[in-house]
Amino acid sequence: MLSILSAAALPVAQPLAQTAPAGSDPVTVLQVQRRSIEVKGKPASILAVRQPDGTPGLVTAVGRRFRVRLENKLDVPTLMHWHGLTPPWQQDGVPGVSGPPIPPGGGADYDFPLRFGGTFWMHSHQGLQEQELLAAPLIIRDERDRPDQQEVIVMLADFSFTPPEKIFEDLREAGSMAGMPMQSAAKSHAMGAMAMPAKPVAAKMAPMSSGRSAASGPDLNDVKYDAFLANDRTLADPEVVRVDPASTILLRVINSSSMSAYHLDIGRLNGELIAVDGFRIQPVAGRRFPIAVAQRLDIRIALPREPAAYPVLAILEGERSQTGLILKAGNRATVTRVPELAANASSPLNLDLERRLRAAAPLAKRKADRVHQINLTGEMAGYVWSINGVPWTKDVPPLPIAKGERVELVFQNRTPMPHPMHLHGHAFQVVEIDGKRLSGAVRDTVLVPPNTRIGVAFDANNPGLWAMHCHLLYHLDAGMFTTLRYV
Ligand SMILES: [Cu+2]
Repeated sequence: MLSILSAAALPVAQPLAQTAPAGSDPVTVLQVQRRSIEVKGKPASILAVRQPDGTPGLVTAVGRRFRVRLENKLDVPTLMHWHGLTPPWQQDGVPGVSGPPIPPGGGADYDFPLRFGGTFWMHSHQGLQEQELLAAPLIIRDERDRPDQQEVIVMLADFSFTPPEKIFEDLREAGSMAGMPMQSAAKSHAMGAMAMPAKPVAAKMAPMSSGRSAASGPDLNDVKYDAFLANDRTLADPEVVRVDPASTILLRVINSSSMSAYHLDIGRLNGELIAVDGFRIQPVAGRRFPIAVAQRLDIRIALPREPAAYPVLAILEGERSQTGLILKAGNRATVTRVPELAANASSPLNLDLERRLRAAAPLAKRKADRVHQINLTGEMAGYVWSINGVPWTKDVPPLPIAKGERVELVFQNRTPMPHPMHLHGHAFQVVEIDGKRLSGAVRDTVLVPPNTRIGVAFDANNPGLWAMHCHLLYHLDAGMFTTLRYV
């Protein structure tokens, strides 16, 4: 079984050259291909993006150029998006927006400067390939990566043996039957023997304007998954990463799930959250941090002196399911099995942490030149998700902005589900939560819970046609997607 282990357990290399003249960096070949893994004792055919030697994704350094040759070894078109990077827009990897997908057997070349470091990732933006785990780490090292520190990548994913097209069809069917008091087809299709309480579809797909009370809590986890993976493994057979007692670890957590958010829990270790979505924050001490779909957490951990095994867990929001890996500090440490169900259901993700985050390098203080109100909307019939009431088609005009402007996007969630909103090609800063201004985190994906208003600001300094969408895969595919354009 090929796992991400080789990259995950890699000690941080000696500091790389901080600058390199254009064109001098070698080209890295990335191949999109099929691979198989084992999930719950059964073989699963999934997709991968990796180098010819099997290394998943790419580790590089700030100041270098991103020089990649992407080859499609599948028998269907594909295209990769470099999530969180700021390439020229034609290299952003969104089929139909940045350019055409790569046909089977074809390839594409990428070359642009890496202006900042951090934990990023790459994933397919073609169809529903992301659900087939077509994603990999994209790590850009910088001065945070101390030579005395061991890097551990934790890539989270939700997995189903059901083909993604069937999951989507079931969601649409469940939506079209809204109003009938029956169990959601989408919830039941992959449940196996596990009993689930019937949940009326009507509650899931209630008219968005009818306003389910906030007290009833958000509507979570549309899709019932067969497994949750950390670096391709479940807790029944987790990755065990050897680390040294008394050493410092940089945990790079990437939520590459299609639909699932988690509480990242480092148990009795003391952690320090130093970056979100790759961008530095004023450090926040803690043991449990929320991570929405597509977000990343950089957590620095000083390990105790005594040999011991430390689980790093991700607990699905609102549920008991959990996944994770084990840090084994010292040869004498005993690794014990961690159950795949937590003792209690976790809470839905909220914004308690987001409100506390402060960017280490905030945007310059400036009044917005333009504000776009972005209503996150949906309809009960047919699992239709939209922005400002309009489900995405190629005919939807891009939101206008102009080069040099300070732009604010104000997300207002008018649905009962949380939506992790992602803007391509730019980092934004969280500047407002429910009417309260703040100098919040710089990031590329922000969670907008139901009945919540979040303002983000960015400088229009990377002209082009850019995607902006909910990162829940089936919401994105159902129309919660739009574009921004400027020249
Ligand atoms: Cu959404």
